[in-house]
Amino acid sequence: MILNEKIAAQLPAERERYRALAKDHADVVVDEVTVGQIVGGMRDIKSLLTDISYVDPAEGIRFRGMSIPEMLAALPKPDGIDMPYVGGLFYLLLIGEVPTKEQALEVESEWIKRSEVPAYVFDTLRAMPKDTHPMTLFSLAVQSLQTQSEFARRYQEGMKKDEYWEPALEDTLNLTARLPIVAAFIYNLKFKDGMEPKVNPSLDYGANFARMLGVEDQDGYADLARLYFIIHSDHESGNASAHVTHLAASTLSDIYYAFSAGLNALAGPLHGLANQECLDWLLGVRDQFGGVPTKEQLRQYAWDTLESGQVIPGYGHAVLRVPDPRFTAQMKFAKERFPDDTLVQIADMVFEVVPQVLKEQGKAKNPSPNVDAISGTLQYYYGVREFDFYTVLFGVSRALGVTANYVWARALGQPIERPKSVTMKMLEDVVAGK
Ligand code: NMX
Ligand code: MLT
Repeated sequence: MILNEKIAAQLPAERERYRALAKDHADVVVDEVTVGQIVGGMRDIKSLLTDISYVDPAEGIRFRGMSIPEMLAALPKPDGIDMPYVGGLFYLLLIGEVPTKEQALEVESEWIKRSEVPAYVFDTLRAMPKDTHPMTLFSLAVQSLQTQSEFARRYQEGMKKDEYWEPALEDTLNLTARLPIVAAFIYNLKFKDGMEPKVNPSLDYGANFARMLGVEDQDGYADLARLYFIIHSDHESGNASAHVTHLAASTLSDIYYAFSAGLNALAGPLHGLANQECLDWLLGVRDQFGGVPTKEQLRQYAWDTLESGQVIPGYGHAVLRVPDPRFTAQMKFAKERFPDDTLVQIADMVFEVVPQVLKEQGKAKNPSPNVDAISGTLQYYYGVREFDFYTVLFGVSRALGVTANYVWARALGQPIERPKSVTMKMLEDVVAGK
């Protein structure tokens, strides 16, 4: 398979780079740590290693060095379609090169071959109480697939460390092939007729997802699905879902265990769940004012939210200090295709008004929108209105980034992660110069 061959070809040089850093230059100082960073959620401490993507605070995400507009222009697309193959994005993340159309299609066809979801996974989800949150079901389904892990099986048989990446890639392809089907099943089970979805081998990842979800405007939604799965895939490795996945897998837990843990982090309202919360907030604006409010009304609404002790979902970021280019890409998609939609107009006005409100409040370090400020609005337009489901979509996409990182972490032989903790007394002593 092309991905194995390409990774195998890169391995000697990449392992040598890693070895040189780990052994020859281990004592070179990269960063220093302040008390504020220790008590403040480790913000900005340079302590993780990944070549898959990088978030520049003043520019936003680059996937393997490419900005979102560069990447969307360069990746191969289905004939006559605006958005690239998701398989092409996955190739880019794993291999670090823009694939040809044939190479992107090879990844797509690997996914089709591996798309059978064992029946017990559906049965497990059906056995859960009806009011279970879709993210609980999603994490549970991934965990239940662990019985299929090739990595765990080979590890038990005594595989050598040099070989770890091969079953890691095998598990990764199986997992990412099955996630859209599991996600669509959760949607059907919770909100529709409960049918078990099957992929159509003649369709790509995005189009299959649109069909399995049963969205009416399948072509428009397939293009949104491609865009969505591409831009949410990775955000360097310090974000909570990526970091949790990496940490869990650093113990040599397989990717099913590790990604299930990552999904549990994504389910938090300060992380992935913010997209559902944000749509809820926009609908609150629409319902209170019977449509698009005036700027003054919106300003007051935002202040009311802050004064009631809530955050404004979809705004702020731990790293970014400018509008998130993932927000910009989705807003462009919406304005090109459905500019008159009321929620798009409200989201656009929020973008004009809320940053100023947050600046006046003076707490948030970044008053700009993040990816979640608009993503739910686009789903809502296409009729995917059950917003409990939105973080599952985020999870399908995030799997692509964290698994690419996982394969390379095992290929390079990255160690178990284990930072050092200190006590409050120790910090107080440092502050007192003791
Ligand atoms: N609305 C109100 N207050 C905010 C906001 C916001 N959107 N963003 C930050 N703040 C507050 C924050 O709660 C903190 O207050 P306090 O000192 O009382 O604890 C203060 O501003 C400083 O926070 P920052 O250092 O700017 O942000 P931090 O790095 O800690 O957190 C987020 C980043 C994203 C968690 C934060 O901006 C937030 O809660 N935003 C709203 C939720 C959201 O949109 N999350 C999605 C993030 C993207 N994703 O997909 O994961
Ligand atoms: C993400 O995509 O993971 C979010 O923007 C959060 C982050 O980067 O910290």
